[in-house]
Amino acid sequence: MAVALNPRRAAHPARAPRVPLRILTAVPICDGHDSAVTTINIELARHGIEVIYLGYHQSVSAIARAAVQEDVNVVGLSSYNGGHIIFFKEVADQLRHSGNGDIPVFGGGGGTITKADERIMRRQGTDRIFFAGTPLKDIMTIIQRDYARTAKPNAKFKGDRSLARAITLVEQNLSARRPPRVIPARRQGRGFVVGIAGPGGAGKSTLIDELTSRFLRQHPTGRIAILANDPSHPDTGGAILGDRVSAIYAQDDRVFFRSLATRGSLTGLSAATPAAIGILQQSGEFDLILVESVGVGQESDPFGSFGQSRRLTDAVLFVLAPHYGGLIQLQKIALLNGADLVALNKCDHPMARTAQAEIQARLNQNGRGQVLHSTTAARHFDPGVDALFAAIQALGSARGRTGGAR
Ligand code: B12
Ligand SMILES: Nc1nc2c(ncn2[C@@H]2O[C@H](COP(=O)(O)OP(=O)(O)OP(=O)(O)O)[C@@H](O)[C@H]2O)c(=O)[nH]1
Ligand SMILES: [Mg+2]
Repeated sequence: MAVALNPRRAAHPARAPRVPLRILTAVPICDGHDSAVTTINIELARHGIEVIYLGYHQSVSAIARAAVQEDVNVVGLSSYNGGHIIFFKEVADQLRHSGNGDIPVFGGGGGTITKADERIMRRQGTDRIFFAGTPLKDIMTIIQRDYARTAKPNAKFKGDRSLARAITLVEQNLSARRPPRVIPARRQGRGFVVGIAGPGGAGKSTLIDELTSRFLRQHPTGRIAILANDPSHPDTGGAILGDRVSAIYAQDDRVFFRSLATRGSLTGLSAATPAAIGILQQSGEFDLILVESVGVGQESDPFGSFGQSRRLTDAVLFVLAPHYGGLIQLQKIALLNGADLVALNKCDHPMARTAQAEIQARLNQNGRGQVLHSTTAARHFDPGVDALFAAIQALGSARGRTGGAR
């Protein structure tokens, strides 16, 4: 069954957007049906769209907060638990009440959402429902046709949306000589910026989340920002920006979390990252800014640690897991020389003890007094993560940044 196209909009032919659409997808609370949204996510990325996936069992406020911070074109919900009429309304209401009602909400839920439900839902602010049987091709055509738009500066946006829009504008217009002026600094202090690099899957995002939990506990009034880079697909330009799935503690208003797709940049970071850091610093909001690179290789230097390019962050943390290969592979990893902090994550793994000895020996050869932090980010309250957070704070203080204290 093909979806009836909106005749008013159908006059305009579908065309690939100039800048990728950004869509937040999520499954509502008390719902574990994530296979539909996973299929949709992959298809969206195949069509050149950037998907920020939040995961399943997500609350209204987590979805609305993520939509605002990610400055998405649209929110897509996949709901099978029968609560769609109320849930979609609550998301749309929360966006509207926070001054972000320009972000539409759509979604699907197969046969659990009826035509009669849809009529009520549209009256209550849902933009569109994709019913069971809608071919994926039609869904993609409609999304690209109706939700692609170029972001414009908007003085009415407040708080995190204003920051988020400023970042969108630099992503969209990388050739601009200077980033848009956003918010005047509310207080002194630029925030301590830590770049976090390491191989794909080493646990960077999980570790960042655990560091975030320490920050929130130890600094009851401070704010922390996270810029999470993930790769764009070189063939389609689309991306699945999945770092938010690991970000449990980002569900706190004191956390600003923004996903960035690399959009063809081969440095391990989106080309918008330097300006995005500048925007966060200029806002004066954040005590600590963590920047995650994509999973990087042996030769990578995303944050300019070796001085060939401008140093982008105040400090660099390199994270690796026990499966790095062997001693030869360790010798090749350039950032083990350049990083200020090194963490061996996944220390719950049986190979961790050998890895600890090998990596510490490798660091000793650098003669820089680098200490290896052994962490298990998958475990809450891990003492290794505590020690790593303390080391970050100490480095922040030593380099004249608070890293948390106001
Ligand atoms: C697969 C499935 C499961 C799998 C889920 C696997 C997973 N990880 O997702 C398993 C077996 C685990 C499961 C478990 C349960 N399920 Co179940 N499940 C289904 C099933 C068969 C298919 C859903 C699906 O993935 N469809 C595939 C998608 C791609 O197609 P679609 O649904 O037609 O969606 C279309 C559009 O709506 C659109 N779309 C959908 N979402 C989105 C999102 C966006 C952003 C966009 C753009 C489009 C879009 O895409 C499709 C295009 O054609 C449905 C029955 C059915 N036939 O729908 C029951 C169903 C949803 N499950 C049901 C139930 C009751 C359960 C359980 C509670 C059973 C139990 N007692 O344990 C549990 C709950 C699990 C949980 N934790 O939430 C009921 C829900 C009834 C209700 N809400 O009133 C259903 C309807 C079965 C039934 N008839 O009873 N389930
Ligand atoms: N066993 C174990 N698993 C972990 C640990 N830390 C993270 N993981 C798991 O490792 C997988 C990858 O974790 P992420 O945090 O997404 O890794 P990442 O380095 O951010 O991955 P990319 O961003 O894709 O490069 C997830 O399934 C985590 O749950 C750990 O300490 N122990
Ligand atoms: Mg990650």
